[in-house]
Amino acid sequence: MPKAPRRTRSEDESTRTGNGGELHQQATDQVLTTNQGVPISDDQNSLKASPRGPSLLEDFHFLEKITHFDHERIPERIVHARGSAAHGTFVANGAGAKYSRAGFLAKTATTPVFCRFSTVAGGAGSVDLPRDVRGFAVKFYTGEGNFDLVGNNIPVFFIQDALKFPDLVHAVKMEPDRGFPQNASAHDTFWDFVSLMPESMHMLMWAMSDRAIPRSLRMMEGFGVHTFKLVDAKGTSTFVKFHWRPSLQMQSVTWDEAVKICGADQDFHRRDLFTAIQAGAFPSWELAIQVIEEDRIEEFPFDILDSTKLLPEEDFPLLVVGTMTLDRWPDNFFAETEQSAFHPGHLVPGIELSDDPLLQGRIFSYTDTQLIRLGGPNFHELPINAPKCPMHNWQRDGHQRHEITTGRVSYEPNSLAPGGPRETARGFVTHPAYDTKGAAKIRVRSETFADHYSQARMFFRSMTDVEQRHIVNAFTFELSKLETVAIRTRMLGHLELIDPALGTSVAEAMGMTGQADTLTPARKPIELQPSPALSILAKFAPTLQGRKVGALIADGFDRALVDKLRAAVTAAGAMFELVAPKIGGATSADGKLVPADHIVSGGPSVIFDAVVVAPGAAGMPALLGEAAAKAWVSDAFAHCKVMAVVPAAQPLLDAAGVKPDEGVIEITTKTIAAFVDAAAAGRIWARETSVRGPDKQPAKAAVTKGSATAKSKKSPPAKPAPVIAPKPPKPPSTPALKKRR
Ligand code: HDE
Repeated sequence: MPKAPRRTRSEDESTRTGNGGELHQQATDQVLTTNQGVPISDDQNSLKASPRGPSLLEDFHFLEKITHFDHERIPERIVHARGSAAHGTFVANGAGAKYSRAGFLAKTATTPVFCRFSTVAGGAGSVDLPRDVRGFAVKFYTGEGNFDLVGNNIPVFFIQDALKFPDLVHAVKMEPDRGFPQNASAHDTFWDFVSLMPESMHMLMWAMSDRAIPRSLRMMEGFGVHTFKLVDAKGTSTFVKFHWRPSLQMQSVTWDEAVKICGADQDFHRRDLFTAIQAGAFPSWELAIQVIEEDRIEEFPFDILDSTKLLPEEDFPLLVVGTMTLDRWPDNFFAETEQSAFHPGHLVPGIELSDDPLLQGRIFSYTDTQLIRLGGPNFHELPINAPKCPMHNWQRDGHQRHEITTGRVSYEPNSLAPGGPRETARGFVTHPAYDTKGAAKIRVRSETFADHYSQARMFFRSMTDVEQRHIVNAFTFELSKLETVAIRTRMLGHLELIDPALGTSVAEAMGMTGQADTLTPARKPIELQPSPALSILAKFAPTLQGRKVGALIADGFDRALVDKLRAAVTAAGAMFELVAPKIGGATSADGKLVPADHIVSGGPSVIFDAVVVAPGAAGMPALLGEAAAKAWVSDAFAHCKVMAVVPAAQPLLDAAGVKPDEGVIEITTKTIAAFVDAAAAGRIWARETSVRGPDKQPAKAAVTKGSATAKSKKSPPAKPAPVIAPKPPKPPSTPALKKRR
């Protein structure tokens, strides 16, 4: 007979130690039970025939726990697998009520929402900052049912017909024989496919722009992409496009930062959203519509049903219809974020689909995907998917049915359940977009979808010089990763058609000048006015709201100065974090040990928007002997960040190759305000070409930038005005400091 295990009670009676020294925490409040509610006395040891085994099959607690664990994962989304979500509220301003009878668009209507952001190509456990499109899906729990606006952070799409979606996704995902690359478009199959699909050229321009490497999920625009229909109470339809505009404005990281951030913090975007919400800095977006009046449909040079085209804001201004604020992180990631099921066909009365062939195909795909992911037709009963308004129908049974319906009737019409659900005249009605009489059954692409280059060209020409340079670099990076030369030369042919300056710059940067294939477009591109609204930098207005400033400190640092910096930075709405050689902190000149938020190797400067380099002389040897400290400073400089520096930092600045410019500010209590202003104005882009070799390659956009119309519009310069007037560079031995006058 095995002996009963020896048990000893701890002093406070809330724990005991088992025979093997294992900890048994004892219930003082809630009792641990099986899924059947049976209290569990030992969750540390399985049932055995003797202390050393064998294990017994009759241990139903062990069997239940392991079986549940074995089934914990469900199929991840085939696209948009990696996502982060939050709850919030949408408040309408009433402007949309003119066009739609949807109750949630009525003035002051307040609607709970759930918003999930995602990357597209990678798996659920992949990094947050690949070059990729971001999903922007919002579920409105309206009083008339759920409305899902399942959009992206880019207003156009790669393909025109849903039939091509599996091909696109197969091409971008890891290659099937080798299982890599994870989460990256820079490989042969993606570029092979898109280079054979001229319709993807416009979207490629966006995907190779800084929009595809956002600084934060809170700093992204969102788009419904397709044309939708709003319908008012009289049944009058209006075509619209949906836009989300972030109150924190758009911001992107640089490509080099994206690469390094992926190593430093794989969860960079998820953590940022979580931290902001936990801190009460709730992100918000305005929802706007672009109204397409019927008489302007013909005037627009493209087909409004073609999802590879956008409507320039300059011609179709945004009408704000309400504001969404995200203020609550989900309680449980799996139950809410993972099990949320979005669907472009979740519509409410007053919002309808257009005939866009891409949108039409999505209507099938999303239900089908939920069936495989969530296991059956009752996914609408999961709390995250359930409408918050009354829901009644005669559907019954099926996998994982939760609702216990009563009575003998499960059909209608019926006379046996007189109080049961019935049709209503105020229910959803589908209004045809136009008369479909005499329609044939055909497999053709409309000729009106045939211009694949004009808007791609417009996008490129609407960018600032800095943004054009980044696009050139992105194409150069991605195409240089290809093994098959023929795909490179084909893509160069497309870039030539989009804009000769773009094609030439990329070819030169790749050392492939003159090797572009000659391609003939299906339709000759037309010249369009540039649209400054497409540029991130041209419309940026200085702000430090929601940003993060990092201060590198070391022993002997000036605590009063750092405290004042913290106060000024937080007053401007940003976070302020300390980085030191040791996590325990650094000792200030006045002898106080101040704990750090990050160890220098664990909190690289790439995770901050602006930096302070404020070590004391006593800590300098520790920093100079640490490669991560030198990289911290040299990266901040190379990423064009505004830097506040103290004189004691000079040896480190020299070691890191920091050169004086208007963004390197000597920090004293008098220059704090100047530093905050400079940091709010964004990066010192003028520095970029002097620090990054291949980026010196100009985009050479010697194209007609701007036009009479575009020039007359107020469009800020590419680079924010320097806060401190630049001085001529000094000889290398002189301090890399700039005094604020
Ligand atoms: Fe999706 N898409 N998609 N998509 N999509 C999915 O549905 C699909 C498209 C978008 O956070 C899947 O529930 C087809 C455009 C987002 O859960 C799937 C086509 C746009 C999300 C699917 C498209 C999107 C998805 C996978 C070609 C921008 C994530 C998981 C017509 C307007 C939603 C799921 C979330 C997810 C199909 C094209 C946005 C497979 C067939 C265009 C934001 O059903």
